Amino acid sequence: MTNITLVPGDITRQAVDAVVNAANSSLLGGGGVDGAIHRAGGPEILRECRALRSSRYSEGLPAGQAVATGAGLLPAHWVIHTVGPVWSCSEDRSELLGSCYVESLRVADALGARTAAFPAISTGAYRWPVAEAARIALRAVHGTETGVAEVRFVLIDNTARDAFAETLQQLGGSG
Ligand code: AR6
Repeated sequence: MTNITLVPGDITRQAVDAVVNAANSSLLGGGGVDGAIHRAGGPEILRECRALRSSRYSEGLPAGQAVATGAGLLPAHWVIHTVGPVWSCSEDRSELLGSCYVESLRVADALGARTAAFPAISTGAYRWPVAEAARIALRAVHGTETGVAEVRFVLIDNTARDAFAETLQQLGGSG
């Protein structure tokens, strides 16, 4: 049974087994959550990301997929990097966004993680409307069989927190 929780604040401060990064396909860092994770986690994470680029992901990590590295100096064991889809008004990319959560949980399970912290993937630089992103995120987690006992959504702003809280209530979950 997975407990879904919503907490305010900065994802880099979470003491959990796995922190999920809203990365881009390059796996080489960026702004937002990605920038914060690499800044707080130190160069070891980037070193592992570069190794993944030269081995398994020479073309980059496709949207909707996930891969793990160590967590460097973060108070976590692993960082799970996933790539959200960029918002499009002409194309429905919700399956790809849902896949970020499902695949991240699959990677978390393979690692034996019991607690995982997620940001609101694709709701920043990738411009996804937060209410819709919250619905997709929570449905994906709710519908996934996982050994992760706590899925913690770490939401830095009030708009995201309200959207996630409302959707979670509709799903009959905790928060
Ligand atoms: N802790 C928790 N949430 C945060 C934090 C933080 N420290 N910082 C930002 N957010 P974004 P995306 C929120 O842009 O939309 C990067 O450059 C933020 O308010 O980090 O998936 C990557 O390299 C927003 O609600 O991720 C990619 O190029 C949410 O986290 C691209 O941005 C996600 O915002 C990915 O864009």
